Amino acid sequence: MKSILIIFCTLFLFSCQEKKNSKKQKDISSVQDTLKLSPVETQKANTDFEPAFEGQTRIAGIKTSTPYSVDIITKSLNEPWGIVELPDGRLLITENEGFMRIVNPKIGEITKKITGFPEVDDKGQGGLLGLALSPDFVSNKMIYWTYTERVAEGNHTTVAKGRLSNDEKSIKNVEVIYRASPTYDGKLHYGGRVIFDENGNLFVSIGERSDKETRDKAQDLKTSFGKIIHITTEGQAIAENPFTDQEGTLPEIYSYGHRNPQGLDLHPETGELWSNEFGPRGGDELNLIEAGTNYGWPVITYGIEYRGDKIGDPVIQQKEGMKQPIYYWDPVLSPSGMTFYKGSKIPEWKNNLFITGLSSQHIARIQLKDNKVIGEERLLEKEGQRFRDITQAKDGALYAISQGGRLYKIDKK
Ligand SMILES: [Ca+2]
Repeated sequence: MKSILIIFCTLFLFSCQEKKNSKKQKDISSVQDTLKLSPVETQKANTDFEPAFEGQTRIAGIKTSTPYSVDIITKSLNEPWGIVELPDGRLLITENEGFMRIVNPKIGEITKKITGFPEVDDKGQGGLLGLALSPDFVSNKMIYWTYTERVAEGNHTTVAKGRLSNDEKSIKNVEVIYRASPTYDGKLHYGGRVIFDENGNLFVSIGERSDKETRDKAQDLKTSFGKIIHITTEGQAIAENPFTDQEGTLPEIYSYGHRNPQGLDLHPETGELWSNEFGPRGGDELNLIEAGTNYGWPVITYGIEYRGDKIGDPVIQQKEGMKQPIYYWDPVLSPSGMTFYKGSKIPEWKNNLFITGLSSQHIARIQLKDNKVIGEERLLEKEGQRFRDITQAKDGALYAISQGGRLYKIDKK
């Protein structure tokens, strides 16, 4: 009798343990279902190049579980390129043809064109590009922007500053503070995003101007093509920049070996500079930008020429002394703008990156851990828009603009 009882109790306990294990198993698999989906990219890659490390491309898909809303605030912008939030919650937006406008997202009201900007060379990818507000904007009304400036022998990616008039109808005291060198007569790869660092100085992304004769200048420290530069609001090189003591180099250079870097933002917790870059076919990149570092273009790349031939002699994707991208896309996104999510309304988005894709026609949500990408999601892919830029506002919402003239608000439901 006693032994029967022991057997019974043992069986009972075993069955309880089994149940507990299977519940645990179920919990784990449901977490995996939400967090570890198949990669969002299902199209064939352009190349069979091997990534440098696991998770450098085609990471597991993720899906936001918090309900969020997507609202179109306006469809009436004219080829918007850059967006920032004003201190009162309205949005200041550049329009490629050479003006800015202010949108009140609460009522969808758009101001007339703010005038007084220098003429832009709007051929190809040129025009009025990115913008940043002075950290002291409330008191000084200063705006900084990049644009393509026509000169006698070609054009430049140029950085200027000016004061928004009190009636917000025009820009005053316009001053050019920096011109990317050399002058070149082209129409592609200007870069063109500008942001403030934590000390009131500027980072500016500058492209290598695309053509065969300028491409190699991404590796040449005597030019600003294919660089991220670090300058004061007067356009001077920061004294601590990595090449200030090196003879025959431009002291404003912060990092080099870029193709057409655009999106720039500082990580909300670490303060580190991140950038996305238009690569060739199959080689768009996400990079963590470190001072003095070579990002490899055109020596290493995960892409091929748009017309199909391979790049580089030898054709390599990795090289000592050249930094690997944190992540790359093949096929490409055409990543133009990006922002970290600094809000708290949607906790699962905390410190995630949101990158606007032009050709891919979606906004990529990138989840990071220890400077590695651990998840990717596509937002707004049903909208059919070429997304140009995105910003995070103080109200906790993300605001994104599309080339076709739309302004979207993405917010917690
Ligand atoms: Ca690179």
